[in-house]
Amino acid sequence: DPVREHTRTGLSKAALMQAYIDNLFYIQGRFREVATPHDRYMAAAFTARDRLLDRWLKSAQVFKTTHARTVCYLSAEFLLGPHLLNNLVNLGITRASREAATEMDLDFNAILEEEEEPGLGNGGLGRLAACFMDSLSTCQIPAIGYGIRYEFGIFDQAIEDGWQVEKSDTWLRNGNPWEIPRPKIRFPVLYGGYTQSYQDQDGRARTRWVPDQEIDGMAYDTPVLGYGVGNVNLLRLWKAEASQSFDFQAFNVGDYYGAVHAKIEAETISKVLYPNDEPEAGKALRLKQQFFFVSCSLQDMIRLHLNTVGPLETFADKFVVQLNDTHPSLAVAELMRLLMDEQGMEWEPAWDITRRTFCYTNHTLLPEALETWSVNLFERLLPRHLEIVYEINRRFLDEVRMRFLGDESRVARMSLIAEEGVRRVRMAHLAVVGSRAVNGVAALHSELVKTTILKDFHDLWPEKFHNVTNGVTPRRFMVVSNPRLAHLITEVCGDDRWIRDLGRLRELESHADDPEVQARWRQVKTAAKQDLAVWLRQNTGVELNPAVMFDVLAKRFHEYKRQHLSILHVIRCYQRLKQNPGQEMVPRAFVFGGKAAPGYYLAKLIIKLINSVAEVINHDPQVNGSIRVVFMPDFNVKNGQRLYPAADLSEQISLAGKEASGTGNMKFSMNGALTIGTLDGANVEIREEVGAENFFLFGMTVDEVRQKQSAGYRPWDIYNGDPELKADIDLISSGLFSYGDTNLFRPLTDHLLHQDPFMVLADYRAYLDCQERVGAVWRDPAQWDRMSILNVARMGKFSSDRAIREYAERIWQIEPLPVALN
Ligand code: DL6
Repeated sequence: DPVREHTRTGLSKAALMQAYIDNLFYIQGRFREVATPHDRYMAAAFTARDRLLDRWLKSAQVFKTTHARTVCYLSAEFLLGPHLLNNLVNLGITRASREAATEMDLDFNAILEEEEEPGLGNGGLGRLAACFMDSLSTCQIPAIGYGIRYEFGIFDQAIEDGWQVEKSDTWLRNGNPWEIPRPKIRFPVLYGGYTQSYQDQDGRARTRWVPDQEIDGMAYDTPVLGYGVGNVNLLRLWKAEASQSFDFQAFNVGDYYGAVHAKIEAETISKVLYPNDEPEAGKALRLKQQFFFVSCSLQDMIRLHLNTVGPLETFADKFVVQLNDTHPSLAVAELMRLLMDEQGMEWEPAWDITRRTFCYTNHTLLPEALETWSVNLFERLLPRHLEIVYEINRRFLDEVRMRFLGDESRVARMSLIAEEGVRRVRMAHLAVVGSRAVNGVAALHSELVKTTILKDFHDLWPEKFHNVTNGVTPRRFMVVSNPRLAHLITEVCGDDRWIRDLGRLRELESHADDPEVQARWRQVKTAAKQDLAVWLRQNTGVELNPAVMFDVLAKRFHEYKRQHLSILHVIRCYQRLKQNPGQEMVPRAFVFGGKAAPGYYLAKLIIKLINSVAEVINHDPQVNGSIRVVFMPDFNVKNGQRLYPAADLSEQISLAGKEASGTGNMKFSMNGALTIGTLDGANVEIREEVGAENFFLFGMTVDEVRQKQSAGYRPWDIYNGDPELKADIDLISSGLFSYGDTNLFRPLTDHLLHQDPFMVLADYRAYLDCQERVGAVWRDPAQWDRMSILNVARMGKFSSDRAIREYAERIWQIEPLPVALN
């Protein structure tokens, strides 16, 4: 009897309707007649949240009573994307919710659109953390995600006069219905000051840290439900607040303004996400942020352990901590400090626990992206931690010397401290030394980690090194973002078990040549393209014809990702059409999206170039029937969800050896786009899975890149030797795309001609030839559809569920713990 079903937990349409009306009234304080779109969204969100909380409490009970081993995923970024529809999907109530909305005369899609996404990450690394949270719950692995509750997430990008303009992201402005503040879960975080030696009651030598700043971290919890399971894990994000004890002191001595100042300074620590993919040196606030969330998280784990399991000797059996890149690697020193200075342990047992607790994932090979902190800054903010780092290093280097007698240059290379120039702490070395497992994020990347940046460590501890190829969640990136495709797949496969077991997509293979399936496949793609075209028209004014090929490049802007290689191809198409108006060319819409770090001048100039080329082409009636170019502003999770389903061609064109994995490549392919790509990152494995004949490969291999570089790379010669390339670059220099200004793009063209560190010119010809092959296949729709279906059919490996299972078995040694659904 639906009437008797509980309004807070029931899953029927009737229960959802009642819950929505109650929440609108009792939480938003609104009648239906006066509710704003935002009120309606909030009421819907609370309706979903109630159902999550019910499962969460059960999960918490199970985890507590079984003393479950728990993964703690420490990440400075969680790029979550909108929650509402994802939660409805995982609860299994999308249809009931849609029907409830219709019955109450509400626009379901408008409610979903109202949600402002938490953009607490820059790109791949932060989005990976969010996919992993979804898969940890779905795979029923007890886990806590720990991070920072930034008040301002990644900036919103607007395009003005073709340039990127950054706007602050005020995602919390209207409240966040998904989080639960925990004012009582707060920990002090200390900075600065000095250290003192003293003897404890037993006469043992101890160290005391006398800080000069103390702030509080307060917990905000977001429940993360798995798909079709009872398991809910916790995402615990920390907000910085003025320390109550310090506050009181200042007020007590009558220093009112001092206390106010301290409060403001404390709160800045979790104020804003640093918008760079790569850390910049010397940003004290960034180091403070890293220590802030690491310290709160470890104190929280110790509290949980003492409250449930008991003695800290078993800490590493209860918790395994995954360090998402080096941003949380201070945790190695902080756990040592907490165990020794706060819990009274000796070095050896503390080090044993520490080393058994941590595992570290590397996400980049770019030398400039490997994090280091100047010893001076480190000492000023964390004097006790520097002592601990020195002691870890002393003991570690002794081990290296014993193993490699007389090899002092190796000792210098491996030291946690870089001694040349300004002395710096090497965070990756700290993470490797303090962890029992180290992994890269795709097979090629993990090999390069072992043979290049961490080679010395691999020589010492080969058994520590692993590969876990990244994955993405098919719930968000297929079911949520592409419901039409999900529906078709379910029909063709006979059931929807593929959503939890992506290998089942193989069932599609036998239908790849079926004209009826192909026709429906094409309809689904066209419908998604129509949706995107409407959005793009409304948001950019550019009209696209959904019948043409949608050729999409969307990711962060960086020279190594080579968006400029793609725009050179666009310029080539333009010139060919201009020179030879009758020319047969496969019509394409080139769609770009992505943000550039605010201080990355060349990346921003590439955005400007794309928009400038778009301006010329889209207004030229001689060509705009064949090609168009559009820049989608503000590429974020929500907009990504519009883009992936609509792409025919996915551009993954980084220089081989530079992209650690890529995950956009997986999202596009899962939605039926064919990939044009280099042998870089996870492209290599995508191609292996889908079959070389279903992937458009071009470009140099890692070895060829090396050879060319060591032979002395001369981009200028390539430019002079290829008339089309020369004409394309010269057209940029001519001022055609810059209202006659021949200087605007000079920094870019000069850089390409004289340095070209990412070898755009070297791969230009191969890329153009490959694009010809793409065009030829496009002319044969049955062939294209077959390849598209096979791409999707063979994407099973790239589910983040598979990645999480590999971590669980090979690295974490943790078993699933199912929570019953009832
Ligand atoms: O592993 C997730 C993601 C990879 O897919 C990208 O290839 C890689 O560039 C990205 N790495 C970073 C580097 N950040 N730092 N440090 O974002 O990780």
